[in-house]
Amino acid sequence: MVNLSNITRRERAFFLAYDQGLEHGPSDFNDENIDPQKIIEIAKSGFFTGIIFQKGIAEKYYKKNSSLPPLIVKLNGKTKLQDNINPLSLLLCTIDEALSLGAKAVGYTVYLGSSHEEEMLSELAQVVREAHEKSIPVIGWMYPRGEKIKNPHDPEITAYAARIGLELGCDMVKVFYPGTLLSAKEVVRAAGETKVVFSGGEFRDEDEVIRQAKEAIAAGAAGLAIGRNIWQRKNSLEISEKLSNIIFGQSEILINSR
Ligand code: FBP
Repeated sequence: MVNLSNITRRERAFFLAYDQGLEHGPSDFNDENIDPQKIIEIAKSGFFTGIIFQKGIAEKYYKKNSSLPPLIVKLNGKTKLQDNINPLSLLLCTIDEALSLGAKAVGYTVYLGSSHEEEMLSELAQVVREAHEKSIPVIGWMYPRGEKIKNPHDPEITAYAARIGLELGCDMVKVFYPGTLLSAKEVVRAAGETKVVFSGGEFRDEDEVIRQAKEAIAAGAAGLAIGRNIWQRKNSLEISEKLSNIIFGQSEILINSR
């Protein structure tokens, strides 16, 4: 397995995701967080072990700022304007481009259950091959989505998604949170040696985000890759600190098995 030490701290990961401008468009943003520089300022807090950008923002903002966490470049993407019943997300950035931008890891989304699944699986396999030749870790965004998927958060499907990441050689997978500690444990078990980070999702109550983080760590996950639940909040730094304490172990994790 490729070394993950560049994007982890004591084998734990806390990534700030900001690729939603491509995936969702400006509707995710307000007057402040539409400016990538605002997210850069949050990222400078020191709480994160990685920041996720598409190549354009990486090029225009990452390089000219210092004291930022390691860069993770998302290699593929799609807009919400296309047929999202069976989504297709293809490569938009090469591994060499990502490396020239300073990337320490690359990410690739597969929409499992889409009628285009095979194209994305095949591209991910090629990404893993090339990235590993260049000793750079690959994070698979393993997202069940397509006409065959009734419930993208179904625990069994989430565990299957994580397992596909292991089968394809991903060093880490980013999957939806399956809802409970027990199901999260199953996801981590299915992923084997491949590390698991859970995605944040839409804006939710802070208590809910904190609960999910505690359960994720108790389940054996490496951590979180989260965006909107940080930079859509007024108290971005406060919640980042709380989540960082949970992930890196400075906060007591007391949860009941659900
Ligand atoms: P969020 O925490 O904001 O959900 O970010 C995580 C992420 O995976 C982003 O990397 C990506 O842009 C977005 O969610 C995709 O969301 P969705 O799958 O709902 O379109």
